[in-house]
Amino acid sequence: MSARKTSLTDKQAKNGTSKYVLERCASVNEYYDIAFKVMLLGDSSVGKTCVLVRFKDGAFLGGNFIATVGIDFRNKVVDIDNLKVKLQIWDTAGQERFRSVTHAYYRDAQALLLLYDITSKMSFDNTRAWLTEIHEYAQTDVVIMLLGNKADMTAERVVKTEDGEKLAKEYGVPFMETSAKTGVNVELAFLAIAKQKHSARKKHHGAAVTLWTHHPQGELSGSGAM
Ligand SMILES: Nc1nc2c(ncn2[C@@H]2O[C@H](COP(=O)(O)OP(=O)(O)OP(=O)(O)O)[C@@H](O)[C@H]2O)c(=O)[nH]1
Ligand SMILES: [Mg+2]
Repeated sequence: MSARKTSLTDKQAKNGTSKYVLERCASVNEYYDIAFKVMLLGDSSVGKTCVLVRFKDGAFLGGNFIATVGIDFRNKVVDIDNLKVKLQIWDTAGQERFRSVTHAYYRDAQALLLLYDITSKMSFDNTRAWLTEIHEYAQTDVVIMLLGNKADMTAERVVKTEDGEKLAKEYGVPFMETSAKTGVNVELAFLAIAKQKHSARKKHHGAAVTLWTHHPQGELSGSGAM
């Protein structure tokens, strides 16, 4: 496949064992078939870093809020259609003063998760400005998903689920509500965006495509081949 990565050299691979087997075993954490760059976007404090930490480490970063400075990234390999897909996830700073740093990374991103906070109307309203930036700086074939985060904070909710759905429909992008605290839909969101990107890639290469839709109870279902 296109991007198999290994740290083994021919020298290390001698003594009778096939190089391929050695590569597969020794670098099981590194091995992947394809890689996608995913970027997390949205206002400061919507929960981008927490969503990434939940996905990568299965933990919640509670306590004091520490705003991201500039940009950070983490990798995670997921299985999609029997392929190892490496997601290189860029966690951007939402604060305005880091915006020029973020702009420099847009053009390499293949998928974008645009987050707002369901307890902040302003973060929801600002998704329009984020979309304008995305259209200005990102690749035209970038896949986008809208996420309403902090879904666990029901008492403080000010953005209704239907409003998120409506906005996503208007943008023509998939939508989910997530919680970095409980973990609800977090893994699903990353898998869905990776599947969407993978499907778009397969379609580009003339293969069958499955479109994925989200169910409120947190399941994915395929809607057939195109
Ligand atoms: N209850 C709850 N709190 C959350 C959730 N996600 C994030 N938080 C809290 O919201 C605050 C901001 O989270 P971050 O992930 O640091 O926000 P960010 O979007 O990365 O912010 P910047 O780095 O400034 O762009 C932190 O205090 C988190 O603990 C969530 O799903 N539920
Ligand atoms: Mg952050």
